[in-house]
Amino acid sequence: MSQAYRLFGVELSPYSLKVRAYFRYKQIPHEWVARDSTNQEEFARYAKLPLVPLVVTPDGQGMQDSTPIMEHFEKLQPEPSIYPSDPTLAFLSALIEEYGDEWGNKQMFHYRWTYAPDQKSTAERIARLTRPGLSEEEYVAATEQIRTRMVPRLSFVGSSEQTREHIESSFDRLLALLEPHLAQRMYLFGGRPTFGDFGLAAQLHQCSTDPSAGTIMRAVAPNVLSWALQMLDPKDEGALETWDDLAPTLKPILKEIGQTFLPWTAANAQALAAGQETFSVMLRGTEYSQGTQKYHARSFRVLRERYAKVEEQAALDPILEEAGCLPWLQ
Ligand SMILES: N[C@@H](CCC(=O)N[C@@H](CS)C(=O)NCC(=O)O)C(=O)O
Repeated sequence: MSQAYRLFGVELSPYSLKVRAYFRYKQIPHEWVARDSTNQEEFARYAKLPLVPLVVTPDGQGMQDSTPIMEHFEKLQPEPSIYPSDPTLAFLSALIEEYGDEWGNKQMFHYRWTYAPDQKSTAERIARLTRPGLSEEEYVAATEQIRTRMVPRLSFVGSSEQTREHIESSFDRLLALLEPHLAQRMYLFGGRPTFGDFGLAAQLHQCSTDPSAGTIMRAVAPNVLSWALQMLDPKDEGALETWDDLAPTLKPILKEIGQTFLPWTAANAQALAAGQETFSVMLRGTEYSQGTQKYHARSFRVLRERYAKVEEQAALDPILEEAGCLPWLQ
């Protein structure tokens, strides 16, 4: 049996490229298996859920869900660590990872499946990547089939006419805040990638490949764009910085997370606990409503547990307090 891990993924799946970037950075021997119609049987043998990425270990165990996959490998092979050694920065990095996975995905998915050129471009790329060997006529039909399957899923991530402005303005603000931060450094916390880079860059990289979000990024965020591309195969380029060095441009990013993602995920978790099918929350002064999402509540709980375990909360709390993040985490 091969000693390499097998990573089933799709080039248009942010979470797949997130794990692939991580494996590359950690130099974990792996084979990228483009998930398509030719390997359905093998995929199904190891996957509990019909989701990519799927990692198959050399002894035949299947693993899914990008965040726990990375945490598993951090324990197996701690160096080079993707956790800053400063506990404050380590938590902030984890917070950004969660933001990327959950809110960054909302932005990406919204742009990708809302507008006709994005729907067409994405559905066509997925058809060609995942169903090799079709005729051109069959690709037209497959593209339409994928488009029709994916567009109704917009509601799962909370994208609707009512939330469009929330999601799109948060994307604009995020780019405007990341741009000066990344103009001064290779990665979010300095010279090497940390947990948060993997989560957030994966979503923004997908955005960069799509017509609408990609056009916005190219117009206003060249440094974000090059960081997202660099994160496909990140390298250790130097030391991490201190909070004092990072603060001027990182604080506003945390504030954005405290005004959008955290109140949203807290309201979602509360709605789930109360058995509500939908929920509304005020975000930056306007109402945002969507159907309750199950997966987010679990990862939010894990984030709060991570906060509870931080050893030096006295250093972290004033930063979270100032950014408006603390009430959601305690
Ligand atoms: N939380 C999971 C999310 C995985 C996920 O949502 N994967 C998507 C692609 S990015 C998928 O496989 N969707 C199934 C489909 O498109 O049919 C992770 O972090 O790995």
